[in-house]
Amino acid sequence: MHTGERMKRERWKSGFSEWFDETLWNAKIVETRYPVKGLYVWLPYGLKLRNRVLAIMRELLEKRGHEEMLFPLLIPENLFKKEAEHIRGFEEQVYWVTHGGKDRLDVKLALRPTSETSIYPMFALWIRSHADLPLKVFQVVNIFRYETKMTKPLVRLREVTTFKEAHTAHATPEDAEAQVMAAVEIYKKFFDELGVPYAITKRPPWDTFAGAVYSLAFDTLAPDGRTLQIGTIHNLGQNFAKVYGIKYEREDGSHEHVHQTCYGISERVIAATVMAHGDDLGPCFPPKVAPVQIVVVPIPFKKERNTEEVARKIAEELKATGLRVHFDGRDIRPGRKFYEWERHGIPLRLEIGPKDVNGGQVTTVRRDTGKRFVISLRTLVPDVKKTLEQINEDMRDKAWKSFSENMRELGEIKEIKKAMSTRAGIVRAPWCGKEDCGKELEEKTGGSVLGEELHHKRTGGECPVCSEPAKSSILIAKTY
Ligand code: A5A
Ligand code: ZN
Repeated sequence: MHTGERMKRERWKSGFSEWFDETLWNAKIVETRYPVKGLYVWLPYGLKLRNRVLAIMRELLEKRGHEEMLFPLLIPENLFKKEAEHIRGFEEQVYWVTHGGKDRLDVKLALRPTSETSIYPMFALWIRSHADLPLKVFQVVNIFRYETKMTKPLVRLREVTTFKEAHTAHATPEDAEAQVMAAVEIYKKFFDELGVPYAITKRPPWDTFAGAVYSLAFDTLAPDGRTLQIGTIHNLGQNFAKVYGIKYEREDGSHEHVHQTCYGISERVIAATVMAHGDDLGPCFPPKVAPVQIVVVPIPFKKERNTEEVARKIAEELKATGLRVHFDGRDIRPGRKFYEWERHGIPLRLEIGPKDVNGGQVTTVRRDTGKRFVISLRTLVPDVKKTLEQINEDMRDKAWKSFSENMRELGEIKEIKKAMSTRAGIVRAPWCGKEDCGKELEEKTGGSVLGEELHHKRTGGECPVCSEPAKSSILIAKTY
């Protein structure tokens, strides 16, 4: 029955937007009925998922010398408005606190839309000499952005609840540049752990982070063919250091402004995980982050009830090894349990029926493939662990395969325009490197330029706009 269901027209792609909302609800990830637009409630199961994802990020950052801190939510207007470009980029999106009780505040307070302007005045106090550098910190906080595009749970929020932002300061431009590349490696590892495929680009000047010298971005692809920006890395140069006075003393006694970077992700990475591994049944979570990795379901046979006892023991044995296991002993039909846990994206199900009890085995069903097989109780723990690892790998491979299939090389405006008006995907085109050609490409094709592709060597081809020989590749897509 379930295989049959899987064979049907892929509803999760054709009706993606509804599929996504339904999936978040069926899997009990977030509640979307909170009465303020763009604000959502994390449900217990969703929060467990969120915390697993964050644990991976924290470990990656801490292993590479970043220390976690917490800065205040409120930023006084005068500090917020110091960096001119930054404020130009954000002023339409800022929520302001104007009152304390009945009193009008002397200085308005911004709810942080990101934290450069609260963190960097502190950097200015802390950084004294070259010995204080590099300084690498991060925080995981909520931020507020008055988004005017359509809000969507986990994707575009007005209160982003899971904003991980890292901020670094360095002595030289080379060190800052190296940190940007280190951040690229951190994010690659992070998304590989989630099995989320990505393209990395250098954003065009008109899409650079407000106040940055340049921005790199990771984009993934939603099942409807639109891209989703899931992380950014910015080289801030000395722009902020100059307005906030972040200086250090060199060995020769002279003073120099620091060179800075920052990089961020949000709960969008959880949306990306859901999107990367969905199907018509709902989500499938990679075992590495699944709140529950294994559900154990006894299959009672007539009056024989000992399957439940055996199943419970098996669940206990697995749990004792550190696996996240749920034993479902409810007095309802097994079919209903299967249905429910498939929709929670639990990657592995163990069924224990009379035949299994007699044969000293468990029947195992993979959520990602629907494949059913038997594991002997003698090798239960190692076999289950091996299976979970295999699922992680297979899910990542499958997601990357589908991503690559939706990335096309095209060289003519007409073709690109056609691609953008159908199920877009990502188009890779030759590019001369001129900003104007990028802009014109957007206007003529209806797509958005993601930017110049990183880590991609182009040979041959000519710019679809000016016909000059291509220097690199540009990526174009319909974006979220
Ligand atoms: N200070 C830097 C790191 C910064 O704010 N960069 S950013 O504006 O690009 O945001 C970082 C990431 O947060 C984005 O790549 C995007 O994935 C996510 N993000 C931004 N606004 C969001 C929103 N309204 N809802 C959900 N995620 C958002
Ligand atoms: Zn050109």
